[in-house]
Amino acid sequence: MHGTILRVGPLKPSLEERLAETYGAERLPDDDEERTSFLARNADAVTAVVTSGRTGVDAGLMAALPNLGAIVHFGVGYDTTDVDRATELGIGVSNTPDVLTDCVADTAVGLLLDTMRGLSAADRFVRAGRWPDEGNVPLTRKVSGTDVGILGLGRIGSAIAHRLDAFGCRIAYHNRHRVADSPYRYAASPAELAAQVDVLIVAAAGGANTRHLVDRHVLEALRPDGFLINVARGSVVDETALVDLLQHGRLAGAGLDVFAHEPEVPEALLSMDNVVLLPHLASGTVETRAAMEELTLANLDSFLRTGDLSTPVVAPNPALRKDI
Ligand code: 8YV
Repeated sequence: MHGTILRVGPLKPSLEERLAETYGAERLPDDDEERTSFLARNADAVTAVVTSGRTGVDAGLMAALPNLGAIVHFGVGYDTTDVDRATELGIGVSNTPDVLTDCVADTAVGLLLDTMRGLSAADRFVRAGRWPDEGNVPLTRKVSGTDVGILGLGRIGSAIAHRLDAFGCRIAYHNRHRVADSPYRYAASPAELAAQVDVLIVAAAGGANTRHLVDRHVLEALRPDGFLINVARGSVVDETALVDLLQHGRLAGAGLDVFAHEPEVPEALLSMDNVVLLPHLASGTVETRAAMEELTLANLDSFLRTGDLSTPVVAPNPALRKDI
């Protein structure tokens, strides 16, 4: 017997079904009162949680689940889970790396092309019937051969760089640590990186350590003819500063798959033709989401059978669990 598996927040419907059918997983109620009574009845039995970066598990929920051994995330990001607290408590944490790298990198390149070449804006122009009367759309900016800065040269940042190499782009990056043997130019800070490039692509992990890493100062360093692309987390960019600079013509455009308060998108962006707005879809293909589902279940299954996770961010440490 493996105790109760708890689902926290919405997940891919097929994953929710498999969790319920195979593991008899319970769903944590959203409503406060229902949640309290659910926890009063079930908290002691819960040994594993399955969640996503959209919801996560905070320190309060960890405290309410005394026998929790693992938090399994559907997705590569886990910034909504208090990983420091999980580590202290010996609770393992896993995510789904690698399987979504290609699709997120593809989306970043798509956003870059769309934003710089005004593809979505031109599509709106055609659909609005403006072509016959107005003729040409405004000229846009060349993508091939531009200087691109990548903030966060991890798996996804590297896959973006690899793709843009083929466009003849000159690539520079900033990362917490300089990447050994990287063929790309290193910039010592985000602002230094922004000052050297035409396009800044944000591919850094979210969370407290990277909050507003791209602040007003960095955005200003990008200059009025620069573009910002973000496929990471909305929290990495100071969204208020971004909107302000776009409104005042101090940035050429932005391509955004992520926002500070999803699914809220700042009203001011909705009417800007130099901005491309996507609803956090970067990993959203049939193939990738299926692979994420399998890896999520592989982690859960591994934890239940062996006590270890297959792609851990933090390994479970049952010795620490016993101390509390
Ligand atoms: C979403 C993502 O998490 O993997 C991530 O970190 O941002 C996306 O893949 C996925 O949609 C699950 O919410």
